[in-house]
Order: sequence, then structure tokens, then C-alpha cells
Amino acid sequence: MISEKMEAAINKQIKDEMYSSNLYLSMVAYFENLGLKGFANWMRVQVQEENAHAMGLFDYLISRDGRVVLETIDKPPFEWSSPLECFEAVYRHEQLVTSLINELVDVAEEVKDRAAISFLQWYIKEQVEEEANCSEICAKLKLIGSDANALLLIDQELGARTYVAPVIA
Ligand code: OFO
Repeated sequence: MISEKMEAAINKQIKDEMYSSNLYLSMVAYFENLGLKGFANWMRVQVQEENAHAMGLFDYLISRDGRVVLETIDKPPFEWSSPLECFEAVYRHEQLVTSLINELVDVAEEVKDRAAISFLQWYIKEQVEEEANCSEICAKLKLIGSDANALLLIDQELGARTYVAPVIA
């Protein structure tokens, strides 16, 4: 069994992870339209990761005999002024998600749900990685400025990213 408060908080986080997935899918389209296939590939992998984050919470709630209630997902933005501006938006978004995961842990602590506290540790660690990844790409994009050749090299690098399904436990 799971408390109503914990159940509602996890349902909200499922929605927020699905929003992240849609936000990054919108960025896939942005980069595809720019012809930056490598950036688009990086975002496609990110979409899969966010879907896995949502499904991890979804399956966890079911395993605790909770009720999954899917909520309305807001429309994501679809236009950015440059790859750097887009990645800065990713970085800000991931910082927001980190704060949401911390709030989720606060709820678990408040209702003394030890199992949820333990389960959510994976998400806490994942956020450290999520923030580090986009911060690194933002730094590179700032360094290259308007150098188109360097941008294409980064595009090549991001094109090599592959999806590895996470084991969320
Ligand atoms: Fe689910 O980590 Fe990004 O948002």
C-alpha cells in the first residue's frame, strides 16, 4: 500500500517526466529543421530516457498497489534562437526537475515512506548526471561561439550517443 499523498506526488512526477519527454521531442524537431542531425539524435536519446523515467515511476506505483492517474501535459515550446539557447533551456529544465525530485523525496520523508525514499535515490543520482551532461554541452557551445565548423564537430559527437535502457531499482 502507498499513502494518498505519496501516490498523488508520484502521479505528478509521472506527468513532469512525460512533459520532459515532449519538450525534448520538440527539440528533436527544432534540430532536424536546422539540419543538425547529431543534436537531433542526442535529443532522441533524451526522449527515450525521459520515457524510461516516467515508466519507472509508473511501474513503481503499480508495484505498491497504487493507482496511476495520467494528467494533462502542457504544450512545450518549439522555437529557440540558437543551439546554445536551446541547451541552456535544457539545463534550466533539468535543474527544475532536480528540485521536483527533491520535493518528491520531501513528501516520502513526511509520510515516512521508507520504500519510496529508497526507490527515489536512483532519480537523485540520475539528476546529477542529467545536469552534468547538459552543462558540459552548454560550455562547449559557449566556447565555439559562431564557429560553424566547430558546431559541425559537436554535431558529429552528439550523433554518436546511443540509448541504453536504465535499470531503475
Ligand atoms: Fe527525467 O530527467 Fe530529465 O527531466
